[in-house]
Amino acid sequence: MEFVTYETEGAVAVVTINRPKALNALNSQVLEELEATFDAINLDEIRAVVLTGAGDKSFVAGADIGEMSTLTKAEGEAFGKKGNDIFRKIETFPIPVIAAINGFALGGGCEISMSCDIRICSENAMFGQPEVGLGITPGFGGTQRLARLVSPGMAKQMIYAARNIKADEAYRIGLVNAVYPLEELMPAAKKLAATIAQNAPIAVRNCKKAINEGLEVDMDQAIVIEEKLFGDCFETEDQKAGMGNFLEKDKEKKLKVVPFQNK
Ligand code: DAK
Repeated sequence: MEFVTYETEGAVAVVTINRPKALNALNSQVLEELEATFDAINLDEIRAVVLTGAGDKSFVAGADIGEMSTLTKAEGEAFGKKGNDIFRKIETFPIPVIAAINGFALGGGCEISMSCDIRICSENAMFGQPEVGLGITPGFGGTQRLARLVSPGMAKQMIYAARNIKADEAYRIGLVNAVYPLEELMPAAKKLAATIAQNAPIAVRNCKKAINEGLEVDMDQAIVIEEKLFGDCFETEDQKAGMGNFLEKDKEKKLKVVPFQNK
């Protein structure tokens, strides 16, 4: 891999987009390497992923404008599909993905962060969808995910006006969950990922699925999705150990961590 690095710490994986000369902009190669990296994650061992950008200035400064500038309509569509496929893979990845946003998150950068389950950022982070200034619409899901994550009115204002916002405003409108000094961002992201990784893996996966799939349908259908995924937890070792600990008044009240069982 030239532009993506992969490391693990226990049950936590860190995926870093590493193209600092172009502020980690997403060209075709970066997208392909990202997809291959996620495909190769061993889901029997890894329980949470942190996605970040290399350097101290940029998470991802967008799709690669140089590469996009000469695309034909057909090539533009193919590029959009490549991006959408990997973004959707992250969004529906079986385990939680945390975006640790360490600087610019513009265009495709904001969009890839919105494909993650949780966003936290550094104080120097900046978010925006500047596409209309470039003569295009957000093409990697920005019109859809931003409107769902913040209010439709705020999403429309950011997108129509191509207005970038700083970390404190991103926090205020609910685009990120927390803001840290830059040097504290990765430790905080890894700590959060490790906390998630301590919990029952089947239950965590089912929560992700229930929230994501439930948001796509009306409440009557959403509740049925939740019921199914709730029922799915029973008879697993995690459920037996988790409830057993409570009933046995296990002082630590911690889940006995069992290997994830593929069902
Ligand atoms: N693409 C390519 N290179 C980029 C880049 C980008 N998005 N952003 C920065 N770079 C490169 C710069 O060209 C420069 O390269 P050199 O000149 O050194 O070779 C290097 O990174 C450093 O950038 P600057 O010198 O500009 O650094 P500054 O600190 O002065 O400014 C900046 C940082 C982030 C404010 C500025 O670089 C900037 O405005 N960058 C562009 C941000 C942007 O507009 N991003 C959105 C891109 S549009 C679709 C699929 C996808 C999309 C749309 C449609 N379909 C096919 C459906 C997505 C579109 C986008 O993401």
